[in-house]
Amino acid sequence: MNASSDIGLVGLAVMGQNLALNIADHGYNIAVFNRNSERTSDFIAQCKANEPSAPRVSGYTDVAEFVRNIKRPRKIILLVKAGAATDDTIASLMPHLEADDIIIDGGNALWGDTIRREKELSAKGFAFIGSGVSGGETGARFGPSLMPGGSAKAWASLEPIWRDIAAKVDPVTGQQLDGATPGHPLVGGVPCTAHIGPDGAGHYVKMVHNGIEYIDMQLICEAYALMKNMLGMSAGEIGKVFDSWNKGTLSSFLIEITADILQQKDPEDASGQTFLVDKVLDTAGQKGTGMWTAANALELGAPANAIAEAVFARALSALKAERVAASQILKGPQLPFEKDRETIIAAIQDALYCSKICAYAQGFQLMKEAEKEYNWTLNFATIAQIWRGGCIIRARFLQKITDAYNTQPDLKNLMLDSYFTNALHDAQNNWRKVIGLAVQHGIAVPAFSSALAYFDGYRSANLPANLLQGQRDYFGAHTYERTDKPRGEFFHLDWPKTPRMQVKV
Ligand code: 2AM
Repeated sequence: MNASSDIGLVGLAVMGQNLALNIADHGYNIAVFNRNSERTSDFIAQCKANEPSAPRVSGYTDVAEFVRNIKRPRKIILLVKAGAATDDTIASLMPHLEADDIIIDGGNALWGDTIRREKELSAKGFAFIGSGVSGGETGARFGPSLMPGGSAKAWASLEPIWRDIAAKVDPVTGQQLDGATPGHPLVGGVPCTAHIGPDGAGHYVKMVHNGIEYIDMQLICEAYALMKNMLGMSAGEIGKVFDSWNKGTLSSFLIEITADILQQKDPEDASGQTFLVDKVLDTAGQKGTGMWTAANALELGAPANAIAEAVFARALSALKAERVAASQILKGPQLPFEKDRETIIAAIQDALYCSKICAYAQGFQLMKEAEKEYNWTLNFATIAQIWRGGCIIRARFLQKITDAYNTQPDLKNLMLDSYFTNALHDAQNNWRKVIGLAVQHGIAVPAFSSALAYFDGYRSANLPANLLQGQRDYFGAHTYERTDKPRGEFFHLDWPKTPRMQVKV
């Protein structure tokens, strides 16, 4: 029997189903398999009923037969639960694989696991690609952002399919191209995928994407909170503001859906008077990728404080019962709504933009640390380009990041690119004003204010860490360097025993 499928896919939950259909729509024959075979038969039946590409999708209930029917060297995508399920699935495929076959993990794996799996599989003569897949269910179906990491040889084999199924953006404006009619690849569009680097680099970059997604969402929520609690605006009114922001520099998928969410009426209220968002419980869930990003930033000593704040903000939101009880005890200021609505809305827009620049600067700074730590060479212009379409953080703004890194590949920090420097200079007064007002009103804006602390810290030639080193040396003999001596020379003073000099205070 001749193998008939160009590629295989294991794991037929929604992401797997949609990615399989996307691949079939682009003219590839695909074999699919799921641990529970009922899912496979249901999917095949539903394909036959609804999908023009159904003849290109073959379902298998026997893993050996599934593997046998894929052309060699085989490419097998995994879209199973991250963690042990991925290892179990790899183990179940292994006895049936042959030299140079490639396993592609499209799940949300921790990059360290991907490094380990790549090592294990390549030692056995197979290849392993860990590919971030972003864009949710719709992205998987009609064009995700794809962040693959693995050997260059394995990538060369996967690349044509990955480029075909990825989202496409306009090469000049960076805008996502619509009309991704199944089976008709967008001519001239730049695909939102490229080889990120070896082993875990793809999953690492996907993780940072998610960390940035956390802070992007939190910043938007803080802008909403200010308009609601400081200006007394209704959800619908705020939604209209986001609509207008979506036409400018802040234009992005998240701003667009925020405008939509805020203007949604409550379907349970027949009077049509209430907005659904006002009925949604204010406790945020999380699956862990934001936490991974923050934890990794702590491990690498990279100052990604705003990204971490976004994770903590979700954690605080989850303490609903405690917050409700505390609201009866701990009192803040009671100020009337601010009157100068239009001026303050414009200032909030500036605060959001400045904070967003800092958040992305932190994400890229973290990736710069990671490339040193894990021995990767990352292309930041390409990473920003991959994020222009398909994924959750897609935004007009990312084109500016691509431009910045294209002009200066060794740029130390995004804030030092002239476009972003100017944007921060132009808008920082409003940013400070908004945070000042928020503080006066007692409205928590952890992401706005920690982004500003990052900006103010980064642009400070002198920080109070001189005193900190004094403290460390005082109680722990940790030594200090002196500003009037070369770097690398360390000093210690027996602070308590050294007689006090008479310094005039
Ligand atoms: P299932 O339908 O048999 O549960 C998302 O949960 C996907 O991961 C599903 O396709 C699910 O298969 C698969 N999955 C979860 N745990 C798994 C495991 N231990 N081995 C193989 N597949 C698994």
